[in-house]
Formats: sequence, structure tokens, C-alpha cells
Amino acid sequence: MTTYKFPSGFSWGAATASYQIEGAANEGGRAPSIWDTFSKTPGRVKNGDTGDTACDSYHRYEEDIQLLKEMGASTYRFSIAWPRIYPQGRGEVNREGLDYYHRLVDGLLAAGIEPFCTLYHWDLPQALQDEGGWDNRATADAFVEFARTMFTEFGGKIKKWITFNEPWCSSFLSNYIGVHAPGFTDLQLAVNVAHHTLLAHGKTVELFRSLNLEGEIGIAPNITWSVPYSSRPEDKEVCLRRIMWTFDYFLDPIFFGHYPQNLLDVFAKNGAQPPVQPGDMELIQRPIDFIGGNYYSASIDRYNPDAGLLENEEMNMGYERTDIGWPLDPVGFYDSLKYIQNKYGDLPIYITENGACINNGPEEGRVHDDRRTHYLRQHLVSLHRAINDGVNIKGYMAWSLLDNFEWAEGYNMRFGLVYVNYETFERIPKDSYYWYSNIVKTGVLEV
Ligand code: JSK
Repeated sequence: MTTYKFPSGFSWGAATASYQIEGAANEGGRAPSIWDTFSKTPGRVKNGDTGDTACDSYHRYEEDIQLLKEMGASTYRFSIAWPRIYPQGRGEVNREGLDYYHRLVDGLLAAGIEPFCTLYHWDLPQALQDEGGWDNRATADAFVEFARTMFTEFGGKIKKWITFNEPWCSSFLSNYIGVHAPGFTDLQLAVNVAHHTLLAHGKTVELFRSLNLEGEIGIAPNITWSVPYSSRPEDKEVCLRRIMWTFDYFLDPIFFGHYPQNLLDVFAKNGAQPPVQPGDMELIQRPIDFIGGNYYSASIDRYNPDAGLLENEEMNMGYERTDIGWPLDPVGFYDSLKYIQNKYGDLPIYITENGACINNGPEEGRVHDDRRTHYLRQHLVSLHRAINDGVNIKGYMAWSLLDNFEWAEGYNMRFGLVYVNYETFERIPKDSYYWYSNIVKTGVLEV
């Protein structure tokens, strides 16, 4: 038996996102987002699932806060549904939407849980999509006004802010690969969306500073780890491109004021380039307070000129996979944290998501999700290894508190520490919830 002790003051928590858990899609003055439109388009989401009712957290948030409190969580990461605050994206603010998040945040604070707020977790108001969405520079300005309302309304109550969750997903996966809303397959469009997202990020950081608010602001890109199949330089190059596409493509502009050249070269070869205007890169480069990172999996890749945009072929190594098909690679978690430290320095890092899709359901009132516990155990050892090795990691948020609407995969893919019955909305803490709770409460992991 080995005992791993985490630093005192380390934040432990769990994460969710508005469209994935709230439901109440037509209540409280909320108007549709691009995910309402997308999920109602036949063929886009498995089983025709939508977020109309989801986990009904809009009505059951008190029960969810209780689950966090009993877990011992010090932090809860959630997101704001922009179309609850500005149903038309801009213009008139919807008081009922603000009131909902005040109830949630006040409940968290009363339970001694720090609210960790994501401003954009993919639910763009449909009204803004109708004007071009993130392809339109003006959407960045609408976002900054939404952020201003949130900062002035919640300043002092919410002290941790994430501008964008997984910007690679909301740009490239959504507009080039076409798997997420709005579902387009146009590289130039995706490159535009990524740039306007970064522009909105930079302007929001500048606004946050100008308001002199207490707290910290950062961004949470996908961490995609990739290891070369062989020692051939071409294999190393494709792996680096793959890592950098989801992470460095968004952090290099913020830290260094320019996009990575290797990816600009790939895009140029395919006729696309970012729509940079004078002054943009300076705005994007506004210093942030922490780096967020979402880590799930890794791959072993080799160069193959016929293997799509990055020319990377993902090898099937026969590794153990979670139920969504993503291979387990806990060592990739450690390696990626060392990579981030080495490249971006000692700014605080929060693991804003990590978790496993394991679809076990209840048996006689209990959920025996041993494979989730196994995944979390291995990833927490890697996390401890990175902390012990000097990586400045301040907190860890498990994805997810609840089973929820897993985007294009619908409700059948379950990432929760807590099981959700989508007919009755009953919540059942899984075995992994109790296991994780013990680590959260003691700061000690025994393996
Ligand atoms: C999980 C990444 C934020 C939080 C969680 C999904 C994801 C993904 C999902 C890549 C991807 C699909 C599919 C590729 C290739 C072509 C969420 N994180 N999460 N993070 N990333 N296939 N064609 N059909 O729910 O909300 O790629 O498809």
C-alpha cells in the first residue's frame, strides 16, 4: 500500500455545465441556444436526445448542492447559460436568469463551497448564431457585455472565472469536424471562430482587470496528449501538432502573442488563415491568472499523409477504454502537466475536468462503477506525481458531479459520480462518489 498525501489547501470539486444539467429549456425567460437547435435537428444527437429536461437542475439545484456538501467538495465548477441572461444574446437583460444563478451561488456559499464559474460552455444564444455566430466579430463584443453583466452582478461572490471551456471543441469540433453545434464543416469558418473566441477572451480579461474585481480569471482548453508511435521525426511532428491543436493553439496567443507556426502552416496548406486585425494579438495577450485544463485520454499516433488534416493516424494499441471508447492513459496526464509547466511556466493550474464514461446503472439501489474508481485512482496518482514534481496545480474538478447530456452522444454516455434517472430525476451516488469523497475529505489517496 502506498499513501499519497495532497497539499493542504488543495481544492477538490466536481464540474458540470448549464445545457448538460439544467433542463427547463423553456422556463425562466430562457430562449434557445445553438444546442437546442442542433439537438432538435434529426441525426445530430444519438437517440434524438435534447437538453430540454436534462437533470432538471434548474429546479433541483439545492439537492445538487447537498450532494457536493456531503461529498466534502470545496469547489463546484458550473456554467452560465448565456440565453438565460440575454435571451437574444444582447440587449435586454433577463432578471429571472440572474436570479437563478444568485440562488445557486448563494446556496453554494452557504454550504461552504467556492463557486467556480464558466462563462461560455457552448450554449451560444441562437439569435446570435442567426447573425453568423462566432464567425461574426460582433459576437465577441456581445460576449463581453454578457461578461460585464456577470462581473458586476456577481463580483465579490464569484471569485473564480473561466472565459471559455474547451475552445477547440467550440471552434474546430463544431465548425470543421461538424460533430458539435452548429455542425459545419468549413476549416476557414472554424479558424475564424477560434480567433473571435480568443478575441472575446482577451477583451473579457481586460474588462475584468478594469473593474478591479477580487478574484482570478483563466481559460480551460482541452489537453490532448499524443505519443509518437516510432522515433521517426515525422511521427514526433504529428504528435506535437495534435497536442498543440487543442491546447497551444489557444494558449500561445495568450502567452506569446502569436499562433503556433506549425498549425498556421497546416491551415495555410488548406487555404485557411486567422482573420487577425491590428491590435487583436495584443488584446488576446492580456495576462491570465491560471490555466485550466480538461484531460481525458491520450493517443499514440504516426505520420500518415492520408490521415486527414494533421496527417496523424491514431494507432489502436489495444489499451483499456472507457465506455465512450477513449483509451485510458494516466501517464499521459502526468506528461501533459509537465509539458504545460515546461512551456508556460509556473502560473497556477486547475484541472477543470477529468473523468470517465462508465455506463453502469443501479442494481438494488447501488451503482457499482468500479471502472470509474479505477480510472480516477490512476489519474489522481498521476496528478500527485505532477504536484510532487513541482507542477503548480491548485485544484482538481471531477467530470462530472452528475450523469448528464453528453452532447452528440446524448444521455447514454454517463460520466457522473452520481447516477441520474432521467424519468424521475432521482439521484443515486455511485460507489465512486463515496470513494472520491474519502479523498476529498482526507486529502489522502491510498493505492
Ligand atoms: C467531454 C472531443 C466538456 C464537458 C464534457 C467529443 C470530445 C469531447 C467531449 C472530441 C470529439 C468528441 C469526436 C471526433 C471525429 C470524427 C466534455 N468536455 N468532451 N470533451 N471533449 N467523427 N465523426 N463522426 O461533457 O462538457 O471528437 O469525431
